[in-house]
Amino acid sequence: MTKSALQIARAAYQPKLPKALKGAVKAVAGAPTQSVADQDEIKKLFPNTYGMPLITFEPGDAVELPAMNVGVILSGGQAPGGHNVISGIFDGIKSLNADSKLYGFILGPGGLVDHNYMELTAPIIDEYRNTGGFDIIGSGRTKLEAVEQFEKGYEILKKLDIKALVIIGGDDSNTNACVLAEYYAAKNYGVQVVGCPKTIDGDLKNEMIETSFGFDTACKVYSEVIGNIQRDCNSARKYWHFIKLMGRSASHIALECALQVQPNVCIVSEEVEAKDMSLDDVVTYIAQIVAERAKDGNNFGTVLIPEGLVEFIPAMKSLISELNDFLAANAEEFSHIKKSHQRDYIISKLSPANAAVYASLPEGVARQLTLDRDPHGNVQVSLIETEKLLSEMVATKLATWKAEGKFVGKFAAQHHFFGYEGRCAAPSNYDADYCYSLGYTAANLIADGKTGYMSSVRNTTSPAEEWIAGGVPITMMMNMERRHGEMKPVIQKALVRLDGAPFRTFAENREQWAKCTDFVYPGPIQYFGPSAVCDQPTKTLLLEQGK
Ligand code: FBP
Repeated sequence: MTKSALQIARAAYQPKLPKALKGAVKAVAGAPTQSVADQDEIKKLFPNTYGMPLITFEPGDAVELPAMNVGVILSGGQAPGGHNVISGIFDGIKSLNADSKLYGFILGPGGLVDHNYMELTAPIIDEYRNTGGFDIIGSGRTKLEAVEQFEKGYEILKKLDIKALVIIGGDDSNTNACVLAEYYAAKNYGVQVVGCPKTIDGDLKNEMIETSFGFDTACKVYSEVIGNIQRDCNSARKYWHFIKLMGRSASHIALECALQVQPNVCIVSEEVEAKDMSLDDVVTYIAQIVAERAKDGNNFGTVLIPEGLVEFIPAMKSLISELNDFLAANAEEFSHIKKSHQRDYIISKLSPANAAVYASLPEGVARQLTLDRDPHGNVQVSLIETEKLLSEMVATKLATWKAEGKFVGKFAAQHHFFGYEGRCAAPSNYDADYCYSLGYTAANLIADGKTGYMSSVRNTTSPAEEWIAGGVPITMMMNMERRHGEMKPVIQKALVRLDGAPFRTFAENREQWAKCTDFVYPGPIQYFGPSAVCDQPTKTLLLEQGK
């Protein structure tokens, strides 16, 4: 396989580890924990894994441990650094006993259920050190939640004599990891389950989990490209660039990119919801900034839009929900309606309020709402081209204002969606080090007999030497939430906090960034060079930690 010069040089990079993990460790247990909310219900549902203490690793005395076999699963969307979590687990278990073995389950949780696996040997691991992607074993979105799946999984775990399973995933996958840990503990199967916090979306974080891995690299990749666009935009001075950014419901990615590039506009879904803004309010807000800049002769700019925005606009939420129900019940009839009549047909069937919102949408977006559905019949919100929706509506508003003499400039838009471009980038030094440490920590949690824990590495805005490695009981992060009509124990999703330092910093500066052209051009991720250039964490993390 041909490799780039960077790939070859990067393979030799030795990720940094916290001081405590560099030699033998001892696990220091803190006080018992409780869940963030709904303590009684969660305790009842997790009698074997509730209330366990926080664990911190400190330097300890070397002890001889028996060889252990460990299984690993990559779950959900790709995030930079997954291969380093796996190499960290590998090096961690090998350092404890050279005869330990690591098995990877292929294409996500489905590999465990279908008994599809491979042994990850040293030559394989070496091929993937410090690389992006999840291709070493692949990933998948099968949910591990049914007892039959747990039992099928146990069959293969027993056959391979696997002592522990590491599930690398987001909030849902780690919730399921905890349910599995509880099930195996209740059955006395002797299989431990440990989670690792992954997702570029940055929405799996709390007091003990500073960030999910991949967020750092993905945001740096997007910020590089947005910076390049801003420089192009500031050179030609003729386009407004509408840029949608991945991140599901949470706006962490859009906010972090805004802090890095200082765009003219960044919409934060959580704020739109808190202020109960309508689609028209959002459009008016953007149009006003366009009009203000036009007065200064600046007919250009950038607008960052989080992927999940439409779900946070109450009127759109209600429209989507009615459309989901209507089309599920009338799919057959709808399939016979001629394309040119579909819009009118839908308008005639919806309640008056939702029909009015639907009628106000540009043609392309209205069509998307009726066509792109997932296997459960729901609109795939991430496929809605919000960047086009907003720019078309801004254009319409500006045309009205022009006729009224309220807008004097020109408006031409370009559209972009950044998501997949950043999910498999070679991990930044931060993610390479953080992920390797998470994997190494997971190995030590397993050696210490822990189950139902998530690997945790904290204090990551300090040099890696000073990072604090340990484990957090997953039940500690849980609360009860309504999912598909049923109350379920789940890890609380972290949305952008409007009282948090990252949002407040953005809010304090946005007027200035809107009016002036204060663009910042972050440039590409640097893997070699001065630490100030190569090892910087995200602005979100620095601000959250008061740095
Ligand atoms: P995870 O939550 O599984 O980490 O996925 C993150 C994500 O990249 C979201 O930002 C995005 O909405 C989604 O995956 C896209 O999913 P898919 O890869 O299935 O198209």
